[in-house]
Amino acid sequence: MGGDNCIFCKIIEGKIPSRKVYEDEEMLAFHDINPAAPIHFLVIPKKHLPMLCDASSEDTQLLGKIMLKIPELAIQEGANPGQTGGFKILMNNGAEGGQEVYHMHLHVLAGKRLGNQQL
Ligand code: IU
Repeated sequence: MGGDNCIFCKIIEGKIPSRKVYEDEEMLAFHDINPAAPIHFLVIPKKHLPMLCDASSEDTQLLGKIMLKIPELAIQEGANPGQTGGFKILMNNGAEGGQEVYHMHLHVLAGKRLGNQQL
């Protein structure tokens, strides 16, 4: 299931430590080591999908579950999605999309006024 030499697979396997936000049998959320906002965590499927383009219809339930979990985790980490708060979800896909780690991940950013930033 794991990608050879995939750093995020090593984080999933516990071979590299991370500051966990949430974990279950299918997904993991952990704080980004180089945060771009006061709240910045990554949400990943445990299944090694290099990027969104590698997902297929068999991943529909998994990706839906991840997306629906994010608001709960954002609130847990201190984002306030009311009128004064909120959060941003970003996903980089491929080199021109700015992707550096090829294990699909969603960035969740919050805790300050966020513009059209790139990661
Ligand atoms: P990108 O979407 O692939 O460009 O982002 C990769 C992110 O993974 C980036 O924000 C890194 O700071 C983050 N990260 C991490 O949290 N822990 C790691 O061990 C590595 C990268 I390598």
